[in-house]
Order: sequence, then C-alpha cells, then structure tokens
Amino acid sequence: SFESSVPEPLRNLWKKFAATNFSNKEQFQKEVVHHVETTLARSLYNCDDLAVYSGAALAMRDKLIIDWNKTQQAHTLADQKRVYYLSLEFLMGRTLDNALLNRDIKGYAAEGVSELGFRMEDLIEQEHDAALGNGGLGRLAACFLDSLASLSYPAWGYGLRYRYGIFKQEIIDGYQVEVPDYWLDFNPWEFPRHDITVDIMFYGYVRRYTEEDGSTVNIWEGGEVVQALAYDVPIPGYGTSTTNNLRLWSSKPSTGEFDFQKFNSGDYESSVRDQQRAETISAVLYPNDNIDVGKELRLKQQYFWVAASLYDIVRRFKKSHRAWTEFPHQVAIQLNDTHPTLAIVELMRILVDKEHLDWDTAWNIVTETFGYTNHTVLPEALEKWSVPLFQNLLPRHLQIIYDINLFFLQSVERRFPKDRELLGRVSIIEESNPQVIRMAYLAIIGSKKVNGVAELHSDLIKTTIFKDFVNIFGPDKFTNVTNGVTPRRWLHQANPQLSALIKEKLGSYDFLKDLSLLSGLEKFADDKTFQKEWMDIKLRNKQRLAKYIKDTTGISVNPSALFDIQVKRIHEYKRQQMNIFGVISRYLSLKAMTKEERAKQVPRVSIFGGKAAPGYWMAKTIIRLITAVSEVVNNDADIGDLLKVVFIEDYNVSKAEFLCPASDLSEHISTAGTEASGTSNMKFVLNGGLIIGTCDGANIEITREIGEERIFLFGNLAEDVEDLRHAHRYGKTPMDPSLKEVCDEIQKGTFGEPGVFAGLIHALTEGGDYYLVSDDFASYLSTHKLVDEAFKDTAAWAHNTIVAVSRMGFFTSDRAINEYADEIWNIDPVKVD
Ligand code: F58
Repeated sequence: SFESSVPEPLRNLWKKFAATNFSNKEQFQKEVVHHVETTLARSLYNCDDLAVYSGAALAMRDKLIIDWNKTQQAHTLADQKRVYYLSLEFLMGRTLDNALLNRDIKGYAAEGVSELGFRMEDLIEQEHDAALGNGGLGRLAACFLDSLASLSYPAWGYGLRYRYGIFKQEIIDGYQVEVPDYWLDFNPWEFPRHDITVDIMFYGYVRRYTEEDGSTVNIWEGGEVVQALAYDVPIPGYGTSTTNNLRLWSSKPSTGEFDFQKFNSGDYESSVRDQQRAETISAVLYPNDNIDVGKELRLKQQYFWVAASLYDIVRRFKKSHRAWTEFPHQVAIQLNDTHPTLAIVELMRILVDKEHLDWDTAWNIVTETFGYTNHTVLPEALEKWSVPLFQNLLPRHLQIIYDINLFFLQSVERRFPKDRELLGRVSIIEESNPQVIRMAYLAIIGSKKVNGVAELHSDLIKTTIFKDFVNIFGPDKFTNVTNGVTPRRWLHQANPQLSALIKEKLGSYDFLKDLSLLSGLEKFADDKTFQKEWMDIKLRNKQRLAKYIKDTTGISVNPSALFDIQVKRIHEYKRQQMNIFGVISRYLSLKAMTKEERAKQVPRVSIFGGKAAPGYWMAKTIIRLITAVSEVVNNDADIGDLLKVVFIEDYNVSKAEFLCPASDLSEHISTAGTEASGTSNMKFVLNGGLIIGTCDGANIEITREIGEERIFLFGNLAEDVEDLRHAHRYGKTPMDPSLKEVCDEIQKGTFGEPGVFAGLIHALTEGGDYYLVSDDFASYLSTHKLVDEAFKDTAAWAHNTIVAVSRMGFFTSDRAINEYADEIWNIDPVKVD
C-alpha cells in the first residue's frame, strides 16, 4: 500500500503534527479569529461582516480539506471503479451555509459568531454565488455532486473555472442589462494545484507515416499550446466525512509558449496578447440556454476541458499498471449533454495514436466507458459543429470522427442493406453546406448508455430525434433517469423551519438521507395543529419575501395574498409570455368588476424572475412586457392589493433558496413535449407549494406521485402538438378570444408604446404561434380560476400541500444517483473512516 512507501519514523512524526481541526464552538472561534488576524491581516478593531465571513469560510475550508485528503486516500486504497462527471456547468451557488449544514455544525458555528458580535445570516449573505452555469443543466450537476458525496460514491466532477460566471442581470428602465460576474476576487473554496498542469494543443496538422511493420501512425503536431491548471473544490457529503473533488481547469499560457524572447526584446504588447489569448479560453461562460451558436471559442473551451480531464483520468488509471482492457472496469465517464462529446474522440486518439492499441480494442474500451445524458429535444439546441471550423482547430480529431463514422455506417449498411436513406439520416456528418458534425449522434454511437431526464422526455427521444438509433442499437441502450434535487440544499438549507417541523413529526433528520421517509407525514395531513404550524411557516417565508420585494423594488405586497411564482430562464418554450398575458387578462377582468365583485376575489402576487440570453431578443421583450405590466397594475388604485406584479432582478441559486419556500403556486407551463424535465417544479412542491403546469417533463411524474387532485394541470398534450402546429401553418386557427382581448389591450398602448411588443404579438399571429399559447390559453385561464377557488379553502390547501410533500421522496437526487450508479456506471460506495 502507499502507506508503506514512507519509512515508519517519518510517518509517525508526520502523524504527530498532522492537521487537526475544530470540533466545538471554542475551537471554531479560535480558527475564525486566527484567520481574520493572520490570513486576512485584520483585527478586532477593523472587522466587519465580510471579514468574519471570510474567516469562517477559511476555517471551514481547512476542515473540509482534511476530510478531502482522507477521502482521496480511502479511494486510492479501495482501488474501486470511479465515476467522472463531465459538465461544462456547475451551478453551485453559495458554499458556507451548505458546508456547515452538511457537516452538522451550523448550530455551534452560529453561536460562535454570535458571541463574536455577528449574525450568521449576515455572514452567509456576504458570499458570492458560484454561478458557473446557466440553469437547470448546471444546477443538476451541482445536486448530483452533493448526492455522490452524501452517498459516498468515489466520484469526481470535471469542469471549467470560468473567470466570469453567468452575467448579473440589472433591470434598467424595465429592460435587462447584462453586467459581468467577476466572482474570483475572494474564493476560499478552491485550491490551486500549481503542480497539476496539462499542455493542450490546438490547430496544427497531422503527420502520417508507415512503421516498419507496415502499420500507419498519425501524429498531430505543430499547433498552439495552452496550459490547463487544476483548481480543486471540495464537495462535502451530508452525514458522512466523504468529501469528493470537483476539478476545474483554468487556462494560461504554456511555459513553453509564453515568449520571454519577445518580452525581453521589447515586443511587450504581443507577448501580452499571447497571454491573453490563452487566458481567454476559460474566461467566460457562454450565457445561452437551450440554443447552440457554434462559436470557435466554445469549441476551444470544450476541447481544452475534455483533453485536460482525460489526461488526468488516464494518468490516474495508469498508476495501477492494469491492462488497458481493464479501463472500463475502473472508469465510468458521464457526459452531461453533448458538450463533452469530444472526450470519446480524445480517448480514441490517446489509445490509438499514443498507446498504439488497435482500433477495435480501443473502440471497445471507449464504448464501454461512456454514458451520455440528453437534456433537450429542441432542434435549435442540438449541438452541431461546422466541419471546416472543426478541421482547422482539431485536424486529427476530425479524421478520427470520419473513421468512427465510416465503421459505423458500414455496420449499419450490413444490417440494413436495403435502406439507403437510413445512412444519410444517421451519419455523424450532415451533408449540409458547410457540412456539420452532429455531436448527439457521435455521443450515442460512442456511449454504452444514453438517457433522458424524465419519463416523457426519454420516450420522446426514442420515438423522435433518436428513433433510428433505437432501431440500430436496440431499445436497451436507451434508458431514463428522472432528475432529482438535493433535499439538503432545497429543503434543509432553504427552508430550515419546515425542515425542523418535519423532523419534529418524524423524530429525526433521517429523511434528509432517505427522502422516502417523508411518507410518514401523510398521517398528520388533517391534524389541525400541524396544519396551522405548517401554514405559519409558509406565511413567515412569504413575509420574508415580501420584505425583500419591498426593500429591492419598493413594491408593497400583501403576504396573505396568493404568491404565484415563475422563476427560470426566460424562453419562449417555457412560456412566461403566456403567464404575463394571463396576468393582463386578470387585470382586465378586475377592472371590469364592481366593487362588490372585486371584494370576493383572491388577492394575488405574480412574481417573475429569470435571465434572458443576451442575444435572445424575444426573451428580452418578454421581460420588458412583464415590467411594463407591473408599472401599470401596481399603480392602479382600482386594483390595490388584488393584483401585484413583481420582476425579481438577477434570479440565481441563492434567490431560488428564498423564493421556493415562499410560493403558494408555481408555474411550470412549457408547451407539452419541450421541457425535458424541469427541476424547480420539484423544489417548489417539496417546500409546500402547489403547481400549475402542463403535461410535460417531470410534471407528469410529480402528478403520478402526489395525485392529480394536488396539481393544476392544463393544456394540450405532447402527442397533439405537431397537429396543432400544422393547423396553425395551413389552417389559420383563430386566436383565442381572451388572448385577442389581451393583444388588443397591448396594441392600444395600455402598457406603453405598443411597437415595443409587436414581435410578441407577431409570434402569435403571422409567426404561427409555434409554442401554442393561443391553443392553451383558455384552459390556462380556467385552471387559474380553479386555483383561486382552491386557495379559499385553507384547510384543504394545507392538507394537499402536506400530502404532496409526504409523497415527494422520489424526487431526491440521491435516488437519481443510485439509479445511475446501478444501471449505468456500475460503481459501489467507498466507506471513508
Ligand atoms: C435543462 N437544460 C432542461 N440546458 O431544459 C430542463 O428541462 C432539465 O430539467 C435540466 O436541463 C436538467 O436536466 C438546460 O439547462 C442548458 O442550459 C444548456 C446550456 C449550454 C448550452 C445549451 C443549453
């Protein structure tokens, strides 16, 4: 073992001085003060929230890194198969609160800082979100890391250390303005590994020659070289000392590349340019959600990250001196969408060009190693790379892709000799002008398993976009793993009062490790005292949100009104436009009512939040309509508290943490068949809110679990969408009359200059209403009426939310991770200590 590689006396001396860490309040305080005074060079007399937050974070980091070391040693010793989760996005949010709770030391830590004269809530607020992701896909990766560590799986995440995460959103004069998110000025949660670097090559050419034995060898040489430097982020599990690693790569000039010659000879500017070109690779996260734009820098990011990660994975494997054929028994690699698909090609290049394995052996290893998760069926989101662009950047990889494609098409032709069109349909290369590489097809062909992220979505990929591949590979290659969310962050951390109440009823916090235990709540669903406590917590969470809204927007909202929340990326398919049209329709009906009628209405607060991709003009127009409607409605004396409209600026993970507990109703209203899963639907229900939603993504499974009497479903089904679109294209479907009224009102100028919103109206009319807003609008409005009625019966509402929570056990990311581990990765947990 590696222990015996060090002589015993040395080992003992080391152990005598080995790092220890705090395990009670006084020791914690000592560490905090120590860091404030030494690491931060501050003092008792020069100390604020930020300094104490920093001290506490550094103390916590020391604690985590000790467990991290133990974990890595245990994993090395166990020598079991590991999983590597490759994701271009990890939307982690804040760490301090989560780490304190996962290590179960928040109690004494909060007391400790309070004695030092500070409040833990204020310190937590000092932390900058780690926002290295766009939306659901990135947050899913973060929930998965939490579950992998909590379940003690030997797992690593690999990603990019963007200098700028997702932009900050400001709303100026009602419009979204993007501000860069520079988050690294103080980040205590990462460890630079100056000893772990990989040189990554781009461009150049392929030299081909024949060996004496007649075999051909391809060598890729001559291109630009950039260095990847590793930064490690510890990921603490809940209720275990397992602390896994998230390794993020940062780009810098390679030591060979930075031209000291130029620098010294006075060509300072060009040497700085070289440096900046290298650093640009990991500089920014692309801010697009569900759209592929095909920029060279994005491909550079992908290859840089994939090549560095694979080098690292292969290096770790080679230490064990196993035969290459053992590789898939030691390594599983999961591709979070197609962004890391180059890993399939890069591993082929390593095995064939560098390790000189024959093609078939290498291909067998590769196709036993990878799994591919698909997150979308939207055609505009499927990644495609132009062949000329790709060839220039990665010439050898293009050759390998051509070979993979050739062998694949040959095997298809052998099996389906009559079907000539099939070859064109499934070819990795699309014969467009220019030719493009279909990354999803490459990912399918190179993986052992392909999965969708909710049942409907997994069925849809099998029957639509990947239908031919089901025919070719058989149905078993395609599977479903329904998404989940971590109850540690999304219940315990976001809603500590609800978590504590549940603990009181169930007798322990075991439900945080086994969420199915929530079922024990159901028997209290009709208990009046319990209902009261339950609804009081909801009210307090709504009051906290009301205060936040008042402080940040100046809008006063009534905490006992029905809080109706839609927060997620702004996208036409998610249909925030339908929500705001519904709000306008409600406003018009309220206006038309007598005083007496108005008095009978349920007061509502409609809350929106979410970022639009900077280049997505229609999404930005939707934001502008929401803010325009809020300006009118909130200042209309006839309406008062009956309707308020709020746009929450800069929606992110830490805002989601206080929004989810404060909803009565949340909206998950995508056109059926477009939202692969959705995960905020799970978070809202888990926090005691109900859903209005379409039969889409995980809404369907949520309905199955909690019962259809506890969810407000509406709208057309996925199976009818194609026909409806067809009807719009050829028939001229008349617009729904209520929607027509709304459009007329917008065009009258009630919400400001109507020209601003012309694009939105055009999309519904001449544009063919691709997202079927008109088709679903009547059913959407009538379902909102049902919500109003249901909300009046507080006891029934309380009952339904309690029952719903008690049946949400399925939606923990622990369940999802166990399914991946058993069905796709074949890995087992490793006990640490
Ligand atoms: C999301 N995809 C799905 N993509 O839209 C959502 O239904 C699902 O719940 C979630 O994944 C997790 O499975 C998503 O967030 C992106 O943001 C990509 C970022 C990179 C460019 C392409 C879109």
